[in-house]
Amino acid sequence: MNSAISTERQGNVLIIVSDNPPVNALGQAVREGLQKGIEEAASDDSIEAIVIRCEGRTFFAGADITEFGKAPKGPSLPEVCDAIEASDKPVVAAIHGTALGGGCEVALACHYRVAVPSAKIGLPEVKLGLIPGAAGTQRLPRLVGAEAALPIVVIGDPISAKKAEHIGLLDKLVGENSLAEDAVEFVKRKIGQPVPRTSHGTANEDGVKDPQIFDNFRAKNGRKLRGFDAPNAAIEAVKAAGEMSFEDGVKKERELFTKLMTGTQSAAMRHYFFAERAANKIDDVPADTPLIPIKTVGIIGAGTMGGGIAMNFLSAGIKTVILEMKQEALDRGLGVIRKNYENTAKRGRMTTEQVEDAMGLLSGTLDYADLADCDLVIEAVYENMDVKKEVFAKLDSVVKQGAILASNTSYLNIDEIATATKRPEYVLGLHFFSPANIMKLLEIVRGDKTRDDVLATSMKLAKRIGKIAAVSGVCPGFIGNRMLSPRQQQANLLIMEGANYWDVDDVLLDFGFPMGPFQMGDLAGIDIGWHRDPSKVTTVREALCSVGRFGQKAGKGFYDYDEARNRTPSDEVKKIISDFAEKEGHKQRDISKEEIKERLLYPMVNEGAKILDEKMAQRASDIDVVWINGYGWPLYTGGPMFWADTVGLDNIVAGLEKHKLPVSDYLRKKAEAGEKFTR
Ligand code: T1G
Repeated sequence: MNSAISTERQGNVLIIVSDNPPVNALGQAVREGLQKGIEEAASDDSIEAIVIRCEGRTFFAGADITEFGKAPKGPSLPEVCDAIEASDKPVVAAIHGTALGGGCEVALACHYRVAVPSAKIGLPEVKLGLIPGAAGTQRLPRLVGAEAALPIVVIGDPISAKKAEHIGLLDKLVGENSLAEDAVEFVKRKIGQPVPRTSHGTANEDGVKDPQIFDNFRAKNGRKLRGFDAPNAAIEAVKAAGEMSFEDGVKKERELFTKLMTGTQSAAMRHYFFAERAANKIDDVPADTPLIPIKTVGIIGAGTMGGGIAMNFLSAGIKTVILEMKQEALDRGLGVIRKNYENTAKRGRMTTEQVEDAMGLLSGTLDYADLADCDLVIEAVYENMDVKKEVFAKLDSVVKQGAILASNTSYLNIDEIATATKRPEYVLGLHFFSPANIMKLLEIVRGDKTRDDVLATSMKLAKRIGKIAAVSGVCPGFIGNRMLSPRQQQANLLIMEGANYWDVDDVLLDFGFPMGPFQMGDLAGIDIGWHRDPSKVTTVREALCSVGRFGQKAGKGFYDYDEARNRTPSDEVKKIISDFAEKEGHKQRDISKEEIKERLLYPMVNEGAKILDEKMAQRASDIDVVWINGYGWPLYTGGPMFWADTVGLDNIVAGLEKHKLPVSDYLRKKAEAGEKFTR
């Protein structure tokens, strides 16, 4: 055996044990050890059954992603799986934690599978831009049927042990604390019986002859899968399991897998996998920095943001006090929170007990004194420096020493806000994105005096409330909004110069964003902040508002909308824009979608380069994490900085110069040196 894999005997049962922290990834040593363990069992007549299990927190959590792209060494995972299945002695997988990807495939190659109730099992390869590559797409449908296999392989979300048992993926749920013993007992009872092999037969033996299930699945999940290559390949692979022999199906899977593995989307999504985890690390803050215990959180402001922020903590089981200035505003805010939870329960995504548990942790007040014992207070008041400084001065005088005081500001200077307190080292920004209870991104804005334990506590807390966080320095717009600004500027300039506003939206939609700026404006409402004076027209938006084009809610904004809210470009708007442009002295011309794309996206890359140069972000991959989770940058391109690398920084510089747009020294230097941001 080797350090990762050991074997032990319990009577006539051989137990093969993997101990390969942190997640028992199926690296070379593990694969070799598994293969040797199966050989040991085969060559020893006193062994009549085999258990495969893992030490630590989980059963095999997949192939070792760090080996991808490197020359394969040792037996491949398909070879190991085939060796397990070929055993004439019964093999049972003893599952705990998360049996994912290759881990699930090892379990499928075993003759039986038992798991503890808390286990999860799945094939998340599509989330890495891949499909299972060790016959998972062929064994799973044969075991549970094509229809039950489709969501597991194509969407990639793990399922609970209970669900897995229900569909036949697991043979038995065993004791939460007696997995090893129960697995041995289970497999002993299988000795002498013919071993069931999941590679036998086809997926349609259970009568699922309806090819429609694949097209129906595609149609039902179209929106979620738009632009991704892997899900479609996954559907093709599952289909093959119903139409081909196991050998031919594996060949088909291998062909689809290899094409994806060598494609840009998978490289981008594997980049993102590590980027998301790297973002947790604050380079100059020691990993063992002691954390400040967060038992009670205070929120200032019960509006949309304050209420949404509060829900994150309530859902994580953290006591939360919301302060408002007036009873009516407080009551409304608390009511909205309850309503949101009740709607979630109606959709079956929460039980009514969970709603009451969350609401039971919530209290409201009009009195700052009630925040005195909070460990963290987050203000989500009006975006005005004077108002914020007043709030922080009040908090500083009321809240206990050692508590963290955070601002949810989306661009104001955290260092200036901190001057309103006598504890600047306990002040930072926690920038949530609206709707704050849904959007995953949290920008942690580090003041120049923010203490290490305040930062480390905030990062840990982000994970606890289910957010994906990245640290930003103090600059206007931090990371996300700072890069959004040049894109907005170009979008507005492009339509002044003659670009069709629907082309601007379509370029971003086709690139993979959920929608473009003008559609977004219609959705949010063009009249937000409008002065309500139709005679005063100084911007395109005011021109639209002056003719009642307030957006989707009015049935018309930049676009005209039908009852189903489908959008149609409007000639009236096109004329309003061109008249306005003429008045402003802009010459109008036809502008291609290629020029629109370069002028919208390249300046964002340039801004990202400046952010790195000024050390406002720790690393380029943090910028990718921000844009993928906060603004819908398509995951399958890896984020703005990874995408720029795939375009080539020299091409980005050339494009910016072609459109007479600024090129930062940092970007130019990297381009000239042939360097990349992210690899
Ligand atoms: N390979 C290598 N390292 C991995 C890894 C993996 N599969 N999974 C996690 N890690 C590292 C991770 O980088 C981090 O490292 C540490 O483990 C803890 O992870 C042939 C081709 C298992 C649910 O996609 O979903 O199998 O930062 O912070 O939040 O068909 O990790 O500490 O140095 O995420 O508790 C399929 C990916 C692979 C599962 C645990 N498997 N992993 O979550 O901890 S492709 C996956 C996860 C495949 C086969 C195909 C999660 C987790 P560090 P963590 P966590």
